[in-house]
Order: sequence, then C-alpha cells, then structure tokens
Amino acid sequence: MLYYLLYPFHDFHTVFNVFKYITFRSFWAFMTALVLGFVVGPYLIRKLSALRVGQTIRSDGPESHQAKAGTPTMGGALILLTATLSVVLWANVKNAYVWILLLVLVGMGLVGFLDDWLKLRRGGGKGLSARQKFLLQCVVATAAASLVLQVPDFSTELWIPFFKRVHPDIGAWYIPLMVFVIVGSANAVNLTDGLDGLALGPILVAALTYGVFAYVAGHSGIADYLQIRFVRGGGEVAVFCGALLGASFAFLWYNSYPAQIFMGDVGSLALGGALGTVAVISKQELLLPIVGGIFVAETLSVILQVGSYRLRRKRIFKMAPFHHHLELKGWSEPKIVVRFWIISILLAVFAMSTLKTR
Ligand code: 57M
Repeated sequence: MLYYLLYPFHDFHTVFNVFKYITFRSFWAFMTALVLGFVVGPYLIRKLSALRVGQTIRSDGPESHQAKAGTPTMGGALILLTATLSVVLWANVKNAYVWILLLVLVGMGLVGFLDDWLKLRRGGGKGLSARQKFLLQCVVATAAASLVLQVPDFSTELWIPFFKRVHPDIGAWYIPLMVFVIVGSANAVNLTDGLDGLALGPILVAALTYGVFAYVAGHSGIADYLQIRFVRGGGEVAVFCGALLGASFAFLWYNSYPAQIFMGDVGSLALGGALGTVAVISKQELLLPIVGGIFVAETLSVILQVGSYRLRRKRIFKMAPFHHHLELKGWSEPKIVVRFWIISILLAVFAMSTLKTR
C-alpha cells in the first residue's frame, strides 16, 4: 500500500524512489512483522493463558510431553496477523500473486483454527476429521491454483532443477500439481511441528531461500543470466517472504525451548501452505523437497511407520514422526531441534547452488 501512497512523491524528491525497490520493501516488511510480533506476542501469550487456550497432550506421545499440557496454543494467529498486516503495508497491492498468497495463508489458517478450536471445545484433541481437514485444505489450494493460472503471463511450463532445456508445458495439469504441493507442504509442516521451535527453523530457512528465488525470478535480467523462468510480477513474492520471515522470527522467540506458546494447526497449515504456494509461483516447486527436506523426511517417516504397521504389524521407528523416535532414543529436545535446523540450512545452501548449474 505504501508503494502506491508514497512512490508518486518521487517527482518531488528522489528519496521516495526507494518505495519502488523490492529489496527495500522486503526488508521493511520483515522489520514490520518482526516488531509487531514482539509487541503483540507477550500480550497474546497472557491472553491465551487467561482464556485457558491450552494444549491437550495425547497420552500415546513421549512421556516428556505430558509436562507441556496447558501450554498456550493457536499462537499461529499471531504469525498470520503480523505477516498479513506487513504484506498489505509493504507489498504492491495490485499484484495478483500477493492476494493469492494471502488467500492461502489466511485460508489454510482458518482450516487450522477450526481444527484447533474444535479440539479445545471437545477436549481430548478431537478436532476436524482427517477427511474434513483434507477436503477443506483442497478447497483452499484449488482456489489458489485456479487463480494463479488466471494471472497473465504465468507459465504452465514445469522447470526442472539441473536440466536447463527441459521444461515441459503441463497446461491445466498445473492445477493438481499446485494442489498437491500446497496441501502436501501444509501437512508436512503440521507433522513436523512437534517439538519446541522445530518447524520454525526450516520455515525461516525456506522463506529466506524462496524470497531470493522469487526476487531473481521476477528480475528479467538476473533470470535470463541464471537461465531460470522469468515470472513477471514474481518479485513481489519476496516482500511476502520478508513478512513471513519477520513474523516467524518473532514467534520463534516465544516458541523456542521451553516453549511459552505453540503455533497450533492455525500456524503450521498456514505457513506450510504459503510456502508451497511461493514455491509454485517462483517456478521452483521441484526444489521444495530439497529446501523443505526436513518436512519431507518427517512425513516419509510417518508414511513408512503407518505402512509398516498396517502391513507387518511392526514399527520401523520407536515412534513417528522421526523427531519422536530420536526423543525415545534419548536425544534431548533442544539437540534434536538445532540439528534439524543445521540440516535445513545445509539443504537450502545446496538448493541455492542449483540456480546456476542449469
Ligand atoms: C501434528 N502435532 C503435535 C501443537 C502444534 C497419523 C499420525 C502421524 C498423525 C500425527 C499428527 O497428526 N500429529 C499432529 C503434530 C502436537 O503439536 C500441536 O499441533 C500443532 C501442530 N500441528 O502447534 O499445537 C504436539 O507436539 C508437541 N509440540 C511441542 N512443541 C511445539 O512447539 O512440544 C508441538 C509444538 C503437542 C506437543 O506435545 O501436543 C503432535 O505430535 O501431535 N500423529 C503423530 O504425530 C503422533 N504419532 C503417532 O501417532 N505415531 C504412530 C504412527 C502409527 C503414526 C506410531 O509411531 O506408532 C505423535 N503425536 C503425539 N503423540 N502428540 C505421537 C503421539
């Protein structure tokens, strides 16, 4: 919004030119969400505690988690609020991608909020059924995918990392692909969010990585040099990533071990869904399994565990997702979390390196 309010003044003074620059607005979107998060965070924690919006802990989890019962949850509402306000303030509000990203962030957040709220109301962790949750997520993802294909110049070519000349045009098949990526990443983050700060580390790394991808994809000169697909208007996605980064950093301040607040499904589904949407718009969705490798590994551990248990009545891990297996092997929670963050950073560095090797 500030872009439209203040950039026109550059005719009177060149200082207002800065509002044109995506790097400037991405940085201030980050700072705005960060400061808002620190200002509202403590109040929200007190409020959720007073309202007794406390996490119920399932009995079949690691024993150590029982001590977490009553931790304020649904804190993801803070991430959504601060990120959305910052995006509306600093992004180019006439850019369709910005509104599609906000649709997914808020839409997935509402699905998670409904699930969290029902768990609270019914007690004992009985939220939406898996089918209801999945269907609602697909509605949000399909709406977003359909809108992306309406954006002029959006290419339905699928760009494949490492292969510079292979980018088949998959046409309308892009819609099911986008739905798979958005719903898949939402649920992968949801599963990973099972230790204090565990999910936020990879989220921060991915938001920064995809912020860079979006910026270069939206810059025709750099996109051409790197031989990646130019996405007209794609640079604004970097402003969205900046806001997500600031909101998530501020939340991590309170979610770090020992957590004062959990994000709830309202946070994990929203962040995961938004991440998947950013990956598709910046035409780097096939790098998401690398950048979000921790999310993929955690989801795979669940699939393997459930599959093995159903087929062989035997478990592969002591418990799924994999972070619970490490807990039951005696790893401390902070050690698991920081090591997962380190792996995330290494994966992102590798993913960035593929930008040039085309
Ligand atoms: C998503 N949620 C955490 C918190 C957070 C089929 C099965 C794989 C389903 C899966 C599942 O859906 N789990 C729910 C993970 C939960 O965190 C809440 O949920 C939000 C995120 N969605 O924001 O509100 C618990 O995680 C802990 N936590 C922290 N710190 C944090 O910052 O300690 C969360 C955030 C919280 C808290 O204890 O209560 C979760 O784990 O439920 N179910 C599972 O993942 C369960 N695994 C399981 O059933 N394994 C089976 C196989 C057959 C799949 C097995 O291995 O035999 C685990 N989850 C729980 N208990 N809670 C293990 C059992």
